[in-house]
Amino acid sequence: MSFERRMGPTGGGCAVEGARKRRVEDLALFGGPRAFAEPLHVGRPHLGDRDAFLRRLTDILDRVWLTNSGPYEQEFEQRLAAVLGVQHCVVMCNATVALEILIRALGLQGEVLLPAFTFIATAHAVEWQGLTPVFCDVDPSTHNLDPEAVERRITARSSAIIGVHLWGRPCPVEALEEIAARHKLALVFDAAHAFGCTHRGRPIGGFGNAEVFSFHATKVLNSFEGGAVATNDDDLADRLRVMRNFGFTGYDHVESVGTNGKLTEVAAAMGLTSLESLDRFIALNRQQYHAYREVLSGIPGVALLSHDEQERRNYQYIVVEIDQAAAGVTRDAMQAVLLAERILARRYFFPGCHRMAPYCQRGGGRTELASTDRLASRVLCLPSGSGLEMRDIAVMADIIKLVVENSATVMRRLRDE
Ligand code: T4K
Repeated sequence: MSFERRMGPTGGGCAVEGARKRRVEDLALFGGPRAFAEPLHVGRPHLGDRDAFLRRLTDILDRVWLTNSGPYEQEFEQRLAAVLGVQHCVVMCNATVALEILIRALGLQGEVLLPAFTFIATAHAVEWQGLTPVFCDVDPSTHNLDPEAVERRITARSSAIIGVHLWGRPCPVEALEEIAARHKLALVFDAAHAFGCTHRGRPIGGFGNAEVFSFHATKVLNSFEGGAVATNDDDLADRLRVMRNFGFTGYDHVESVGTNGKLTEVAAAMGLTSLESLDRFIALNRQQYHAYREVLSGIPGVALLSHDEQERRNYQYIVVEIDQAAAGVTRDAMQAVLLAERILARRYFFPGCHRMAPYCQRGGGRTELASTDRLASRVLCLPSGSGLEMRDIAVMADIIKLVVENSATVMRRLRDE
């Protein structure tokens, strides 16, 4: 039996009776009852087979082998590599540490080019290793790195490009490969959002020097916390394995500086259990995505991000762009209305890494990143993941529609109250 089925009302599916709203006064922000009894989350974790996980947990306790390259960690690595079609998948305690170790293992120095429209971990991993993140603008239609913007910011100090497959949609892989080869730069992909996705029919995971996945609780495949570096480079994989274990190559023998990036056996057990249900998780996400698409279509100024249905996608983020000119409301006003209803929509990735400390304090915030700034003011991620019912999605869409239909009143009341 899956965890979800035992979770009950707090797992989602919690629109209250009479949740559907017809007038502005019905909105919770203006005194009406909240639409949901429990909060709806972005990326509510999918959970696999409870009995399978508990069996693995018992094995771990029986074996008294809790971490440090245990049997579940090794099995997880092998299964991941097979699914991704790569030679090596080196699992780590999370994707941020995986990025940091990868940067070290590649011997990167100086400046690294990356998008500003990403989760702050992409930039922090670079900075944490003593390198300088150089923020590049994105293509407003794909939300991914604009290759021309990357090329413009390359200097003699550049050592690598980190492309981010935002929302599970691949970056312009070929264009970045071409630029990286021409300028002799390493090419790495932050694939934190992209497990289970393909590019031109090939699984994300095998591009560039290496790709980094996140198995955080909110990701389509989760190991509570976790991450992995996928690569076809044997030497790089060896270095990654050594570095994640303090630099040890044998008892009492340290070969290089290292850190502790290991994945515990419990996390690996969860990862394996999740992997066994991956197809079901993706099917659930896809169902939710299509339900959103249906109910949001036709609402002026509210555009759901599209996916190439010829490719494999994991649909783990429900991303909308609010165009104030057409919707009559700002993204922030829409979020305020939703939050009051217990719909915990998120402004990922506001305000953009370039506008966060420490980067904004050193001129990064003044960088011309027009598309990033525009997206950061328009994007809203809607609830997704386990326990979300189709009825909840319809209730949310009704609220969004009500707000847009009464945008002038909503904006005026927000200003006045
Ligand atoms: N690169 C990119 C492009 C990334 O997006 C990320 C992480 C990384 C790198 C680094 O990966 P990791 O080092 O984390 O492996 C969350 C996640 O913590 C983070 O993993 C993720 N991206 C980012 C986009 O979102 P927060 O601070 O927004 O998470 P939080 O705690 O607010 O959770 C999000 C929602 O999920 C909430 O509404 C609550 C719900 N939730 C959360 C957890 C942890 C649950 O329902 N259950 C849970 O167990 O960062």
